[in-house]
Amino acid sequence: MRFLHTSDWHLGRTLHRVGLVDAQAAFLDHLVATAREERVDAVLVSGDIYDRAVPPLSAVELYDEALHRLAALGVPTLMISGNHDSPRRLGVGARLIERAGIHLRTDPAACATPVVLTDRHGDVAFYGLPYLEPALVRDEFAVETAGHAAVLGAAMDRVRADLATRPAGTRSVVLAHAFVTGGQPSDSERDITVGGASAVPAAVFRGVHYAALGHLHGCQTLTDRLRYSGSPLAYSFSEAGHRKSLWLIDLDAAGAVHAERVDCPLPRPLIHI
Ligand SMILES: [Mn+2]
Repeated sequence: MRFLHTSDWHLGRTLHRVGLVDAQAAFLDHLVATAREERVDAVLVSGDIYDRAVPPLSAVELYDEALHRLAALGVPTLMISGNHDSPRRLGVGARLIERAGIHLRTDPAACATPVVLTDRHGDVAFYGLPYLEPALVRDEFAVETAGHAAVLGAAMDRVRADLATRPAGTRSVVLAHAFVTGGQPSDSERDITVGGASAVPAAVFRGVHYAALGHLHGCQTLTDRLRYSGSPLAYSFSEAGHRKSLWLIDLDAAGAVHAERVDCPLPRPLIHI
């Protein structure tokens, strides 16, 4: 199973009052071209599709165009909402676009309902965990302490319970939007700390073959199976030295991860003077 992992598009964002629509359009061209050339089986987008809950029209048009092109390629696409997205707004129309192979997961209650794709080695179950705001989802997950680790842990318990019901040998991938301990932040993530304790331990993701993470804007590898793609563009000067990229992941028959880093276009480099 071969897939692309990206996140944190932040469509509609500006950088010090400079619009980034053209740069974001160039990235989406690159994403679609890479999906086609590398013959991927899926594209995963791990949250922060938009920069804010009510994005500008130019951002909505970019999103619409990207989905049309991915659907036209016939590549299944999975997306989750991040802390910058409004899950309710983003989720409008989700059941309709699902028919076109675009699987949008914005509802925490549906986190253990996977999209199952099959290759010659068998099934791969893809679980989309939208960004879980502890105060809003603690009742859904019946957790006592409303911290990120508690709610994400409860969501992952549901994922593992679902996986246990699937045929032996089913491989598994999770999309999540979180700050995992050991990750390095930059200046452009909006803080997700509410009442402290924002980081979740990597052990939360035990039992799955790959966790496609979003939230941190630098591309980074926590373990072979636990990676951030980072944002496709620099959204702060703290990222001037970043190499922006996508992960091209091959999951072999045994679920081992082979990762290749694919560079994103760099329309306008940032430098400190
Ligand atoms: Mn982000």
